[in-house]
Amino acid sequence: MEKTVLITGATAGFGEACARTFAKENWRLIITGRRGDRLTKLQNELEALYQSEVHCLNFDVRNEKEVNNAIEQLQPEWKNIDVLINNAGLAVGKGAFDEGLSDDWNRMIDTNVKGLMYVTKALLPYLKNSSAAHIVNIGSIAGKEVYPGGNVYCASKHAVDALTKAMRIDLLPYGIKVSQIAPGAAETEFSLVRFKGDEEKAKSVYQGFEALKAEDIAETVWFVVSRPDHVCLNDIIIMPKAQANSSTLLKK
Ligand code: NDP
Ligand code: 8X3
Repeated sequence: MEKTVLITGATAGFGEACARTFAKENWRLIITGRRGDRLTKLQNELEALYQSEVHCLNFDVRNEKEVNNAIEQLQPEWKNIDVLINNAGLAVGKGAFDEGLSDDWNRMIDTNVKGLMYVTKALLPYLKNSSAAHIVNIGSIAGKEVYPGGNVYCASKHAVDALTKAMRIDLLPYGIKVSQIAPGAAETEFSLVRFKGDEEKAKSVYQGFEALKAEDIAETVWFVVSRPDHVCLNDIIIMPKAQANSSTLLKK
């Protein structure tokens, strides 16, 4: 039987690229995000291109009730979920901690940490029924190192790093693999969101070097998920060639 992947944050960036990659590999897809119009557009495109079976789920990962309702209301044939890609996330603002806004902090922690927890918990009963269950958490280099102005975003991604390790231990008895992919700078809508719609500022982040592309991350996710059953890639850090670590970037 074809396998099914649920991808959070499939309306843009890494999540959308993962949807294309898994569709090309003939997987059934549950694509999720808040922007329903984008989900429908992607669904139509993947159905036309690959005759994929695609189901859209519209929810905000920060709202536990919404998450649970959306998952519970799936038709039984969509509850055979094998792989969860916990990708939805964001940074909001970049600057000194003492100038930070609690609203920005809450958005990051509620989305990147609590949202990932809610979605994972809601899906575990179904993942436990799969013989090929795998959770792939999208962390960040910001979850391995701290950089100036990164404070709360870094804290949220360090939490993803810790949760990945913790889940790997606690879910071992169920045969569920848990992996993390921790990218460096990748050109997506990430910086536009971080800088609250300031296009110039967002564009400047990626100028003067070749950033990672969403497709680079999707390929890596696919590599991780397509290993033989007895192999689990626990943790992968993937960086642009021009970036040595979270605060050392060589720009032309
Ligand atoms: P994008 O902004 O391009 O995409 C983010 C996705 O997350 C969107 O689909 C968005 O969907 C979804 N999302 C955000 N908030 C919520 C929410 N509350 N509920 C549901 N979905 C939500 O960013 P990227 O693709 O770059 O980011 C994907 C992940 O990768 C994030 O976790 C990010 O932290 C991480 N990352 C990014 C890096 C980069 O440099 N780009 C590097 C390292 C890690 P919608 O708005 O429609 O709900
Ligand atoms: C996104 C990469 O370096 O801006 O997680 O934190 S970084």
